[in-house]
Amino acid sequence: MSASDVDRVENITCGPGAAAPLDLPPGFLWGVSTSSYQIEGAAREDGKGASIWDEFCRQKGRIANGDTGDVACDHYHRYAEDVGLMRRLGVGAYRFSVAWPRVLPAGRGQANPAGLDFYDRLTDALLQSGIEPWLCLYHWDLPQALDDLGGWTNRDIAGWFADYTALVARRFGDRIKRFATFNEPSVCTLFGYGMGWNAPGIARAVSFFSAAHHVNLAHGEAVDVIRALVPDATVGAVHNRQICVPATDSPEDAVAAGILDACWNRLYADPQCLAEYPPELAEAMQPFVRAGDMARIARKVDWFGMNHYSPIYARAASEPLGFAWADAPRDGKLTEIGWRIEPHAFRDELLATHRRYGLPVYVLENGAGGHDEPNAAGVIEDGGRIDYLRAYTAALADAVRGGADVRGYFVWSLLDNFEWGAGYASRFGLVYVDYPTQLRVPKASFDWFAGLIAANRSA
Ligand code: IFM
Repeated sequence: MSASDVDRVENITCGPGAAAPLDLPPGFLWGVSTSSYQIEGAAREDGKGASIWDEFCRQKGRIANGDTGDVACDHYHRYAEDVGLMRRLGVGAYRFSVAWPRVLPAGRGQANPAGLDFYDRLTDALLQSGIEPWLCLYHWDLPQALDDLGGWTNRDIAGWFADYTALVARRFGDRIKRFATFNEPSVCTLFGYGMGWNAPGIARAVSFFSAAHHVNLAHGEAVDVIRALVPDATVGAVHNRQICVPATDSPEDAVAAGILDACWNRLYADPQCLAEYPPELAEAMQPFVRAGDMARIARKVDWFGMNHYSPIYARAASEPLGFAWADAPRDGKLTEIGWRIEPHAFRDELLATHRRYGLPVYVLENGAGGHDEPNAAGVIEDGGRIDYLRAYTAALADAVRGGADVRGYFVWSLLDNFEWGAGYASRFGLVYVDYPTQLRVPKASFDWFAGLIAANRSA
């Protein structure tokens, strides 16, 4: 792709059908989200320790095409350019995650000054650009050294996580005032310990349930640490909220969908916000819960981070969890990677989430995966993503009209990036990344989203 191609893309002012202002509360926050392992690269640089994803990607057959996050978007070196892209987009906030093994290579003990310096540089660049940093402590890249000790199945991890949180809060709390403890705890535990699809690749019900409880404990500990060290910060966690649909009309599939719903939507949010485990899972969780745990978990948070993409599907299966993941039906509208496009389900989840937890909601991930490639002119015409974002932001405005207290919307993702088991084959970015050259090219959706932000600012 030549420089003139890039210029051509930069000159697009709005994608197909300019964005119109939405009826949203004053101060509504627009942002983009990313995560450390998916974009940073520099996997072994400047003293960084290995994470479970560094190890998992090396296991044959785990990741499409044998891809790894070794280089990813090379954001570790190119963060300034990426902050420049965000400034151009006009976002008010950026959610990123800290790579635990970059700042604590062995997960505990000796900190890595060079790793901490990187997040200093990133934070300062964001603040200088008028972009509020939202720091997420855990987006799945557990230090391998802690996995060697049992990872999330070891109850001691709640204390290790608290110590890691203290390091981060002390270092960045003077400038960062928005902290999320975990991103999608359901995915990292269910896929990582229950189904074996994600790192560390375990498929055992008992591992999943113990990991889930320890994640919840770690969340509660981290909230306390942040409150003590950064009293003017606001804190929350980021949960998936997706309707779970039975794959068929059979009563067995209906039961399976109920269990998936408990594991996916409630196993973390309920204990953290309501101090109880979902009744369907209470017995499974019981062996791990000690006296006083529920109070340690249910620390007061300030907001509910919600990620939503599309409905998910379940069918009956006996082992190990009583349900199996089912493919989405192929009828109806789908994104390029086959996820159903159902904006009304997003509106319903926003309303239900606000009602159930009574907290202000920030949508911290929503977006569409595709197989974008530049056309002959070097332009990435991702009209499908624009349609998706337009429909989902309209659904959000509907939910607000219906009474949901939604205060922000962050697109997943700023950049195309390492999409876990799918490697680099799925692209979620508003910005195309040409991985061999690391050239960034804003897609048509970038300009559309910039237009939406600008239209809402002036409205
Ligand atoms: O890329 C992921 C992200 O890490 C967590 N939420 C869903 C995204 C798209 O699959």
